[in-house]
Amino acid sequence: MREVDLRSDTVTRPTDSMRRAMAAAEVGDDVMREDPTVRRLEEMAAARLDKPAALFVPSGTMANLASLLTHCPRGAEVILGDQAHIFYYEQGGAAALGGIHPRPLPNRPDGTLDPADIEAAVRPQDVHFPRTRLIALENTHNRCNGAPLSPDYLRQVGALKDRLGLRLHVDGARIFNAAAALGVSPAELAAPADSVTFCLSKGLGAPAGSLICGSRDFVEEARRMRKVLGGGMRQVGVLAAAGIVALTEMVPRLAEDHARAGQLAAGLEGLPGIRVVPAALRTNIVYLDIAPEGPPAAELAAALAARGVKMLAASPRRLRAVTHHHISAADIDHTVAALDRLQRAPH
Ligand code: TLP
Repeated sequence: MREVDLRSDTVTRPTDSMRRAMAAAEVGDDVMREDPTVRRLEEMAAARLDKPAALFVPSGTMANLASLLTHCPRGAEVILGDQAHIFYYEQGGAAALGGIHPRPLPNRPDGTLDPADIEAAVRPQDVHFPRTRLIALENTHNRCNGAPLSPDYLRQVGALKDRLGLRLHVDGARIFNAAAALGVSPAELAAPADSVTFCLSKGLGAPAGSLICGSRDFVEEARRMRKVLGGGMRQVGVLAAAGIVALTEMVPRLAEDHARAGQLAAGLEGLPGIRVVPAALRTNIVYLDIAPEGPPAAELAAALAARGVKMLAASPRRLRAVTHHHISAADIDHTVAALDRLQRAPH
């Protein structure tokens, strides 16, 4: 049976080219800053985002946490979306481990926060309140339909945080997807932010690793945070080598994943019992709402999995499908046919 795994782009396995680079990687002790491959990856990441420095960390979750810990002292407040990965999917780590108070604002369907809401949420000087320190955005926005945030919007929030004396962090786990969909450079998307993180282990296909990009001072401090979180790794050039291949060989092909996601959305359009959440600009994420009379998302996901197609139940009535480099046009046809058959004859 054909297996089509659309649960996430995190399921991607390293390419042959990555495996060759990993086997040949020159390594050293990276806590002692002696791993030449890690240093090369960090320089490359900083250059791609046009930031002075970058730091290699094990995961996107640690990249966000180390960044927030670097920006915010205990008791400071971060303004972020109620659908943000940092707020929704990271165990509240910034609060649990860093004493950072979250101030969630409603995400609009396009992944943005209303700048007027941001401004209204900033705390005045008052002994009762935490001190607002940081705004955190997400690009592309995972739970908001994979929507890319535009350079104009990011500049607007960048100007706002400058005026308000705040800082801006962007969880850019999929920032290269955003850049590809918008037809702009990742550096343009990163420019208004004080810190930007991105992941190598999602659409870019590397086995592990994320980067934190920012000023030299910021990255130096984030390096301390990485160490206290247990993220100081040793001969980790073997992973960085795959990351270098990811940045050079996998970024240019992301548009293919977006085309596959568009193919999936178009194919599922009009299927009974399912509504494709429409996207103004499609990246690699497609959400499907199940009609009230249909089964719960977990049940539909299990029935689909029994037919070789894996999706994620993102909430009780919503499925998520994510395209990536293992997903071909034929896989999408197979997926549409499987869901079509299931919707017409569930048993
Ligand atoms: N997202 C995963 C799950 O955690 C939901 C996925 O399958 O999409 N920021 C964003 C925007 C993310 O989507 C993710 C992972 C992370 C951060 C965390 O990255 P990791 O998994 O490397 O800690």
